[in-house]
Amino acid sequence: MTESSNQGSEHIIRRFQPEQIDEALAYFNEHGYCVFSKAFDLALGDAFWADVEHQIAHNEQLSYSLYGKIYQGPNTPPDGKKLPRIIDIESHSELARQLILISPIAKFLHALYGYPATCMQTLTYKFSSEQRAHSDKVLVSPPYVGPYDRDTLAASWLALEASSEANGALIIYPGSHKLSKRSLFDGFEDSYEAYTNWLETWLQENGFKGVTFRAEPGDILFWHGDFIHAGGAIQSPSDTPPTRHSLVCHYARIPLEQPSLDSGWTRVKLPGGSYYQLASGTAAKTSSPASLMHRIKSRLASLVRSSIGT
Ligand SMILES: O=C(O)CCC(=O)C(=O)O
Repeated sequence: MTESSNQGSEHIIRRFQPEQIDEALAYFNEHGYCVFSKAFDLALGDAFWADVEHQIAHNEQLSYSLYGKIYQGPNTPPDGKKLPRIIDIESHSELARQLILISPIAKFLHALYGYPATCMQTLTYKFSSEQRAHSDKVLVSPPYVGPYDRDTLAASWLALEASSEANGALIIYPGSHKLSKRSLFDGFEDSYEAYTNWLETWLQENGFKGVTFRAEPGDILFWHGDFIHAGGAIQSPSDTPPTRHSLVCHYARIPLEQPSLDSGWTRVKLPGGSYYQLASGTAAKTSSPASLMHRIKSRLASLVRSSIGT
């Protein structure tokens, strides 16, 4: 086993127990990711997913990202609900709020930041996004957060179902966070395709090989903000694609006293940190049309990656 090598084919994914925070942190710094096993209660995960389905069926306030656009309510095309990629479900679901800063997450991120973490944004996936290799570093820009220290950007990926090649397990590129690289906004004229084509060549030239992360329910994978990862292709030949339920949360180290920049979003403290909550029903009332337009444009920019997602 050559864990420190870029050569993904030889890389073996090590798993940690939730109490092994220090060891996991050292591994994260070296490889750009770490995995905790049995990191949350499966019954909580199942209850959360039941709530997701309930919200999809009944909550017209839910936001979906589909083919690079954000939809809400009756304007959501059928695929938005069929292939859901839900944005910020924690504004709607108490069970999501229990998961986003659950103890192993809060403890790991506190160790990483030396400070309580802030959850800036979440994405809930029913299927693999099949999104090509990318770094999140410039892509997570919720307007209510404003500028933040992107070197502290990190994600957690909560496995609510097992994953394998059949349902498009994540592909990760260990060590890829260590090398500086171009971002989507470095000369690709906002062409996501040109960016991902360049990145795939960059990965090859630098000897990085993708490693399939076959998750077990209850696993939490953390990745560094500049770590390259992809939603694996769904390889099942079935006409009905197999699901791969997951919750992705993006965090940063943001001073707790820093207020939300958008009156439609409130910064809420939780025992392990904080998150941003949509002040339901007040956003439209308290925002001028100009600030509403700014918010929509910023959100679209921040979610440009979804153009090749669901
Ligand atoms: O779960 C997936 O398919 C991809 C998730 C991802 O790449 C992301 O949210 O940045």
